[in-house]
Amino acid sequence: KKTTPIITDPQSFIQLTDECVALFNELKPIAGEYARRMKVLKRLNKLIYNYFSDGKPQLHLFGSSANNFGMKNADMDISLVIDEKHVGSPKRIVLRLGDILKRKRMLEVVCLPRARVPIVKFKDEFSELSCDICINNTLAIHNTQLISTYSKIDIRARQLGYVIKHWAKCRQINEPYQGTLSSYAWIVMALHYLQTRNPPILPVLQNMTAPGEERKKVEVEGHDVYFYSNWDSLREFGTPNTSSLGELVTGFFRLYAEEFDWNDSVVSLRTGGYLTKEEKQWAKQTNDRDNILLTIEDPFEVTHNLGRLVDRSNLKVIKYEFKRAYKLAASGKPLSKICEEYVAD
Ligand code: 3AT
Ligand code: MG
Repeated sequence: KKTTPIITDPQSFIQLTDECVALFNELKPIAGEYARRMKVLKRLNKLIYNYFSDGKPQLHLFGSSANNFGMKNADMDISLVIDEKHVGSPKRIVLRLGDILKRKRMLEVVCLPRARVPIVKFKDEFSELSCDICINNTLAIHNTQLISTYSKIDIRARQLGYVIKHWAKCRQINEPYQGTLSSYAWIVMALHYLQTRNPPILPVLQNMTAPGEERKKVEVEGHDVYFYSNWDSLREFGTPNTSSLGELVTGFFRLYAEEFDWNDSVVSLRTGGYLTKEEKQWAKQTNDRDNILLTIEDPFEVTHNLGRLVDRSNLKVIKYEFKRAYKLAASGKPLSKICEEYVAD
């Protein structure tokens, strides 16, 4: 097996680190962006309240507007938490919500009541932000909090996440509708990479407790969503590891280009290590839809493989992209080359 020589001289990573930090600074939203989105959310909350007051409706932000990995003009992912007993099925709620939003002059309102996750899409008339509202997606609210907590422990977590997300977008492997990985899956992989460094840069929040406390279970929709959320006490956690961002980006590519065991391993943020496909009962594909070629365990919904959309042909593409990125990074090529827009030939 041919392997790319590993650069060990930290000097070689100075340029890439500088470029990655510059990219991070360019991509991250300006201060106040979260507050701006919360304001939009508050206004929407008021606007819908009276129509659903029996179900005690509450809108929550999730996804990149609230997980600290948002790009400037990213869509707002919103979940309407509501008592369905009083207001009907998600399908009906979506249709009713669509009517209300149209009446209130929101732009480009489109309802998708029959989608796997029923949603209503629109553009907010004042901020012109694109919004998606889904119904009672409570686990997503929790996994957003988990990701956000990880992002605050060590600045390199946020930086690596942005670089990987940008790279995946540029290389067109962040397209779940085309069978590659969602942003969420890429972020989970990046955080897991930082957990598995030696010494680790991130802890395993789902296994942690405050000193002297026992680990409790917090159940939501039959899943344990507990995690240690006091990130402020963990600010020094990653400091024994002095790796630069350039080194980490290169290492992330190397891991999946050359080290990862695609046949047997499952990426697990929940445990901070690897599980086997065998023990997850993901060794044999049981239906046509859910692939088990690239296996990434959802941190809360542990039977859910975040890579289930990746089929053989997309797996090949993703593997190729890791090898390409690693080769370029390890030979000192600039970040702009590594993240060059993919053009089909
Ligand atoms: P973008 O900035 O929009 O690219 P994002 O973090 O908002 O990134 P997504 O739009 O992919 O990520 O997803 C929005 C949220 O939906 C993130 C997560 O809470 C949930 N989510 C996405 N994909 C999955 C998945 N495969 N399984 C479970 N939850 C998911
Ligand atoms: Mg999103």
